[in-house]
Amino acid sequence: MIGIVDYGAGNLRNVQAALDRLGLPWAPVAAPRDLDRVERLILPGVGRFGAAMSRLRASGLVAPLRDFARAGRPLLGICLGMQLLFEGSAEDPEVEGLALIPGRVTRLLAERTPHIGWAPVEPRGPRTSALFHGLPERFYAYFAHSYAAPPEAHGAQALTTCPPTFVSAVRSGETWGVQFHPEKSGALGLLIVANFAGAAAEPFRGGASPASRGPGPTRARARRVGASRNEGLRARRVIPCLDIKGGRVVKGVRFRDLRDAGDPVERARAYDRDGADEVCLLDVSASQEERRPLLALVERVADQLSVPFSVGGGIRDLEEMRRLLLAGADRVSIGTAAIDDPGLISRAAEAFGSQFVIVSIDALRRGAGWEVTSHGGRERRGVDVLDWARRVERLGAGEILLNAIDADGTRGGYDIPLTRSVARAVRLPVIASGGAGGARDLARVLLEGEADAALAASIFHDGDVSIRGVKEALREEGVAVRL
Ligand code: 1PR
Repeated sequence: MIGIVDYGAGNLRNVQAALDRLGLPWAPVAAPRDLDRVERLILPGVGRFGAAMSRLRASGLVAPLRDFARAGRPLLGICLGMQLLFEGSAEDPEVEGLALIPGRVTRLLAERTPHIGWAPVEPRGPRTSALFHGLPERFYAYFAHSYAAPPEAHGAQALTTCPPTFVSAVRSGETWGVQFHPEKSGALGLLIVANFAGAAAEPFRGGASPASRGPGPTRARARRVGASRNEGLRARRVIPCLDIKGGRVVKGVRFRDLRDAGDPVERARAYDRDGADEVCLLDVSASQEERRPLLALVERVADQLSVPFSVGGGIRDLEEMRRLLLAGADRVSIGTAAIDDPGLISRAAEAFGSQFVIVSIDALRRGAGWEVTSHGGRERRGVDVLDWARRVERLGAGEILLNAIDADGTRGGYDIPLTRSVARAVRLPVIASGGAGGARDLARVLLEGEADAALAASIFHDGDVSIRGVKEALREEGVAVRL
């Protein structure tokens, strides 16, 4: 039985879904007595170091977790869960970590932070780590963090260069940590979870391992996915977007004349299989009709996807965000609520970590510049887009979703001047959105527009191109992509 530490902050549902996909039994561990019935333990984590340690202390789990690990029982920390294994973190310097691995976590000084997206993981030294058994020499995994263990950290098992270089996997005895999200890193990520759980074909060197069971990912598929000719650079993301209205996917032109574009869960699953790096769900009518985000839909999508997804539309407070996180969303995007109450951005970043918070900016041309709008582009807010982008960065946002309303749905190409101006105004990752007519448009907005990711809808919904086809074309244009 595998335990998943449940301390009200971790993204449990996605780890649960990964173990379900592998056919592995799991149980939540919310109190010390729960540890008696588990052989191995996964410590997930989303949010701030200090808040997570406070929750572990409130659950009475700090000492029992240390005893569990020091008894040589396998423990895997994921993302913030890996950082908690160390003595402390620069994120909350006064807070003591679990101190199972010597050293401290430091702030990641990358060109754009938070570091969000797919980057190459390079197991270091002789292939000593059973965690990577059966994986290619270098493989892409999904990251969403602002802190990391420095390259000289104790027990490094793999390094990643975004740049800078940091430790992406660590080991001390039978205590393991991975900075990336294996539960959101496709087939390769699932293989890592299977290795830790002792469910892979070869035994995991973490003590007696049960015979292989469950439908786990095939090694052949894992090698095929991981062994593609990646340049070893941090990949730019291709993100299909599902605008949702009345439980269906819809698509408009310049936010108007919405037409039906299918079932959201089927679309999301198909795009995942077609190589999407992330999926974006936007409830496009929520703010006008003041409806609550579609939780049930989020849970169904979360159970299907092996890559991360974000949810936006009508989100107005931290409680809604927490419900979406627990339902399986990896990140939320706020547009109208952010401009109505800018402090919500900081409160969300404080509660969940910046990497969880996307601010959606719906930009409308105004003279030589662009103006922020809200409520689906219906209300002009008299705020310059560049000023607003700089302000949301100061307020703690983790990423900007930049919707060019004038280009939306036209297939006439992204608004390159808008995208480049915003990308140069902030150090946040910027997702370009609106106007994609084909692969060349995505290449232009990623290269000339300096976007970190390109979001598109019409060309994918209408079958003009496949995501895999677009990514192969991007690679031909010299864009680093995960294939
Ligand atoms: O303001 O927090 O309630 O969030 C509402 C969210 O929904 C915002 O992110 C806003 O951009 C989005 N939205 C609101 N109304 C519409 C609409 O279409 N009527 N969708 C809408 C905006 C943007 C993408 C679109 C891309 C790519 N759509 O979803 O798919 O622009 O389009 P394309 O590739 O077809 O050109 P809040």
